[in-house]
This record gives sequence, structure tokens and C-alpha cells, in this order.
Amino acid sequence: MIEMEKFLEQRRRQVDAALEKFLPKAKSSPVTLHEAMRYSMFAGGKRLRPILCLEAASALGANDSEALPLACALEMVHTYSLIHDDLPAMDNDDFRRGRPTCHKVYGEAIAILAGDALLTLAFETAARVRSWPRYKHDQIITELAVASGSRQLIAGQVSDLENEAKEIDARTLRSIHERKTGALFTTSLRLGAMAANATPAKLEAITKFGRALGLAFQIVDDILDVTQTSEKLGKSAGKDIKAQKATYPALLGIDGAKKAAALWTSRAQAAVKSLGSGAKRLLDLADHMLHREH
Ligand code: GRG
Repeated sequence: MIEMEKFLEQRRRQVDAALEKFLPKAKSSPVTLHEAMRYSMFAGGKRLRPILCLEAASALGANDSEALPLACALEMVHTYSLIHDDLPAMDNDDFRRGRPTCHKVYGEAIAILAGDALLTLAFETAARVRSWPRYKHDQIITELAVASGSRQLIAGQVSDLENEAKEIDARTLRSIHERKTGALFTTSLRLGAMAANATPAKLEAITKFGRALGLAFQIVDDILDVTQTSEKLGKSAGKDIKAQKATYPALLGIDGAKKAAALWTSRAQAAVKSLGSGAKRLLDLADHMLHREH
């Protein structure tokens, strides 16, 4: 576990160094906007999506430099979604990544614009990568757009908002999370695999891994919301109950939710067994995500 922590810290530093280059300098005009983008970006996220992207690429034999711009683009989309999710019109949260939320520090207007600017910068960054023999530039950009768009990430958010205080069944809950959380996870892994010019069979294995891992991640996220403190999570704990959201612990109980998270993790791991020893790190990452405490 300590070994994995060290490895993740190394990866986070690598991603942060690349993000540092892609984000406009804090002193460049408009200063407030660029400061706000950096405030949320460098607030200490786990960097799971970029790390998954880099690890998928590495599992299939690519150098980190091939996937790094895509890894950064994914973190930009994710950070934008957190800034907007925290706004008073959405989840209305004061605390994220261990600090006051973007709108609490910079005001709502700048927070909205910082989110918009990060989303746009994600596409500028992704547009700079080259094509690979099997995966052309337009396919890469389309994947990122679809995962972030009105049928996936944003659809999941809309469905989440519309179902607050409603009783929903397991199928609806899963569908919310597949779009809100799972799509960007799966795309992170797929873009990494594409940067390694994966064969269709290997890309399919990585895709199955991503879908199952995304669900496992979300179930663990729901469990942590009720079992951990805000301090430990770096975001407000106990929010799901307050917002009367349907969650896996509410549907299955804590023990049932833990079993479900373990089941989806083992399904994810089974999906990449065919990739052999190259996938060892992906298997370990799935275990780490299952047992994480924040
Ligand atoms: C506003 C378009 C739009 C979408 C918002 C991402 C999202 C959709 C909402 C965030 C709230 C939430 C509980 C999402 C589900 C789980 C999730 C994505 C948690 C945050 O991801 P982590 O734990 O966060 O990887 P860090 O801060 O470590 O990057």
C-alpha cells in the first residue's frame, strides 16, 4: 500500500507539472480568472482520471509523453465540473479539495467563467495531440466531447438534480452514475489506450475495465460520504443524506454497498486479465480505489 501511495504521489507530481505548463500563468490577464482556474486546479485533487489515462497508455506500451496532454485535458474537464457542481444553483457547497470552493473565494461569476475556461482549455489541450495510426485526431476529440457533453456527464448531472428527494430504483441510480462519473473514467482509460494505438480487442478490454471501475468508484464515494469526516474527504461529508439523494448505501445498506463495490472492482479486474502482466498496475489501482479512505 505504501508502495502504491508513493507511486501515486509521483504520478500526481508528473500530472501537476504538465498542468502547470498548460494553464495560463496566474499573472496573465485576466488575472482574477486565471487565478481562479489555478486555485481550483491546484487545490490537491487525487488526479485519478489523468493517472488512469497514463496507466492505460503504459499498460499498452506507450510512453507517458504520448498520453500526458490528454491526461491533463481530462483533469481540466473534471475540475470544471467540480467548480460548477459546487455553485449555489447546483450542489451549493462551500468546501472542496480541502479549501473553500471557487465561488466562495472569487464570487459566482468568476467561478462560472473559470469552469467555462477550463472546459474550453481542455479541448485546446487535446487538440494539440497528434493522431495515431488507428485513432485519428477527430476521434480523440469526439470521445472527450461526448463524455463531457449533454448525453453523458451533463446528462448525469441533470438526472441527479431532477431525482433529488425522489425514491429511485437501482437501475436509475446506476444510470445516473454511469453518465455522471463513469463516462469520464471510461474515457480517461480509452484515451490512454488510444494514445498507445491499442488494438480493437485491447481497447474493448480497457473500456470494460473503465465501466466497472467507474461504478465501483462511485459506490465507494457514496460509502465515504456517510462514513468519513469532511476533513478527511476534503469536501463536505454527509451531503447525500442532506440533499435527500438516492445512494448505494441507502439502497443496499453499508455492507451491501461494500459488497457491490468489491464485486464491480473484481469485474473491472477480470476485464483486463487478457492484457497480461502489463495490466498489473491497473489491477493494483482498482484495489487501491476500492480501499481508499478519501
Ligand atoms: C456541473 C456538468 C457538471 C457536472 C458535475 C462531477 C460532477 C458532475 C459532480 C461532482 C459531485 C460528485 C459527488 C460527483 C460524483 C463523484 C465524483 C466525480 C467525485 C469527485 O471526484 P474525485 O474524488 O475528486 O476524483 P478529486 O477532488 O480528488 O479530483
